[in-house]
Amino acid sequence: QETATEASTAQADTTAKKPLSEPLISNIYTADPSAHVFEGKIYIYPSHDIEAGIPENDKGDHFAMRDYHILSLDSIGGKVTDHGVALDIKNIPWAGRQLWAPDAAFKNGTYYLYFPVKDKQDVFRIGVATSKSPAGPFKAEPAPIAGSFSIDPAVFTDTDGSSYMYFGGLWGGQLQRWQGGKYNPNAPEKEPNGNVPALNARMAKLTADMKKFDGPVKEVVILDEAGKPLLASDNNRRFFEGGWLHKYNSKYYFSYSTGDTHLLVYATGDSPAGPFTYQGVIMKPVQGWTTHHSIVPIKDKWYIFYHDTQLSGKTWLRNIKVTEMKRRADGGIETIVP
Ligand code: FUB
Repeated sequence: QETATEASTAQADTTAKKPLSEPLISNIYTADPSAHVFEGKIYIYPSHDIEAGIPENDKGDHFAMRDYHILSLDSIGGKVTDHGVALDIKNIPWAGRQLWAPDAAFKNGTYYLYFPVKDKQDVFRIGVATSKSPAGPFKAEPAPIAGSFSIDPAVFTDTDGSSYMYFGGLWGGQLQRWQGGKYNPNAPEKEPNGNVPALNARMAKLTADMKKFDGPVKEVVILDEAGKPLLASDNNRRFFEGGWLHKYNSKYYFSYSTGDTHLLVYATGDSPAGPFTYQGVIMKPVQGWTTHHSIVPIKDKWYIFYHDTQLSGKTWLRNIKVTEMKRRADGGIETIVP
């Protein structure tokens, strides 16, 4: 979520050795890549997929990940380094199971790793861990971020230094259990459908120490071309999971996965809190059930990091990839057919 100005701190993209759109690594399975340029290198914060032997279901129980490995590379196409285990579930005092898609941020000389994991009551919460190095190891705070819930944290720092977390995901991500602001363990496993407003992602400003929410959790409202909130039945456009925020030419771009319709799409707005107006498709379906992305400026280009299942053919054993993301003259994003 760097801004275009920060992009100039990345190393020159001169050593294209590997064709784009090939798996970035194959020694482990990785997914949900949140990429950032830190200290002149590209760092990737992915989920670490494993074969847990749990049968596949719509709640995602088979995604039973237990640790994070951080990856780095000097430039796009360059050699990828796996820095080993950066955080293990056994060192998160409040964690129960399922270490899902993380993100990272840097402020005040400290790196922050944000991660969703189910607590011991089986409710997804979002935690934070810190390190002095972008590659970790990270030390988890003793409790989840107060007021956090659901999955897929993505942290954006604006040009004025304010940081915001975007989060949420339907179905296994439990967002549908938080309607009305309270956890309802008896809510249906899937979101409401039909002619009602869609369930939205959530966002909150972060405190200066990056460890708490600074104010209320708000809905990330997505409007259609007529200025009306997208409907729950609009499965090709409504939010499902995997939100990401970036800024380009003073506009805020909120991008996300539509889940069961397998698209990555985006909406734009004039403030980090939205509302955002739906604009179009960034990426058509990949091999696998869905993908999860991050969008990063590197040198003078924009790249999208994402995953598919090329190496395994199994939805729970994914591999991360990167490809260039091009814009039209009006700032719109050209659709990628992976
Ligand atoms: O990796 C587990 C979950 O799968 C993520 O949290 C979702 O975004 C989806 O990619």
